[in-house]
Amino acid sequence: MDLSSITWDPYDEAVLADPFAHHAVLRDAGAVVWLERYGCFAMARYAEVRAALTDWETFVSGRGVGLADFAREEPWRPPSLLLEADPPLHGRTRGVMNKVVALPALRALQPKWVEQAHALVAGLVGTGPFDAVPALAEAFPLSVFPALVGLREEGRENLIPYGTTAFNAFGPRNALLTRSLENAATATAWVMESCRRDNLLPGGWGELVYAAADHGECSEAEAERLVRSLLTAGVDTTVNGIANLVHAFAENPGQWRKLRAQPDLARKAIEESLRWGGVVQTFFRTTSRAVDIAGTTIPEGSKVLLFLAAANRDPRHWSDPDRFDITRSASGHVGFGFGIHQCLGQMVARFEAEAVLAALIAQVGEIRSTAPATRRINNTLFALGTLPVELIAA
Ligand code: OVM
Repeated sequence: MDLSSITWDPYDEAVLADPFAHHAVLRDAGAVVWLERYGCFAMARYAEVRAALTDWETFVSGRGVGLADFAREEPWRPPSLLLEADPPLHGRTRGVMNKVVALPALRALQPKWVEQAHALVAGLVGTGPFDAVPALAEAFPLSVFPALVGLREEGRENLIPYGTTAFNAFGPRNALLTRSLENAATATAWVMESCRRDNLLPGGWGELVYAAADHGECSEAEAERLVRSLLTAGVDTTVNGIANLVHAFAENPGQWRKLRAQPDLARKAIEESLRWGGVVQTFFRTTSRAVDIAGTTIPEGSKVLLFLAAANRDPRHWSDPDRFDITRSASGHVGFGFGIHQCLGQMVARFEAEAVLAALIAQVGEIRSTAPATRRINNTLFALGTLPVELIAA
């Protein structure tokens, strides 16, 4: 079978602003396609994306999960010891972090998070139109996550610009990335400083990571970089996850009514928003050997772009995939990835979303869209720039 070679550019700004409009063509072009423009392979069907994520021995992360091949070019920052690492290193660092990012700690915090979400939403209900991106989607994670890690108060506004840059950096060196690197120099420096032991407040997850170093599970230098992973992966993702969730209901008022009538669908609704929303659109892997995929040989050392968001809407796997339907079973979605690298913070993300959703269900009868939402284009994230809504009291 011959490989389709396409000139289509996934990083064209018009594509990044409306990626789902392009995914069907990509999926239909073949199980594997060649992206001429970047000299890399791409996969966008559910079965192949999930299989590649599962096969970490063939589709490695240690050469970077962006377009840049760390075997050939210098990474923009020292590589992540989780995201950009393979076993055996990854097993050790992930083991350290799994003990830090643990369920009991989150369960203990949940009542307080729900209370905070209720207070935040109470200040927004019935106040007329406002932008839900800063007022809700950014405000909530910023009110809980930095405190959870134990970040100093001063400078937390740097977290989102830094995250934006990190996610742009998985793409090509286009204008978006160049601009982002220039604009976020201060934010990046602040984040790097914030990972140091003396800058972390007692009682947070940052302190726990350093305690693991004291117990010999990792070095202090590794602890510093593991704290950086929390700050890179934990903010812009949850911000846009919550923005997407609110947007999904603003666009689908029938689903909101259904959820309010049956609030125990909240968890399912969150999973469905993770499938449908596509916050993290893509990640790359690099092949460690030649591998045959549906009759196409991908040579060793190839960059392969995996379209997580396209896989999550592949009609070969999901029925009526473009429909946001809170009653469907979205389990098996690859919005958090799959396999050994599957999102470390996924339960933090779910608990944050559950707190926000619980507060909205209790107080809001209607999430009314007051103007079209706008996109903040990014090489990896499907991010909202503005989300004008009005929350009508229940
Ligand atoms: C990291 C990391 C992990 C997941 C996502 C991510 C920027 C970063 O370990 O630095 O996105």
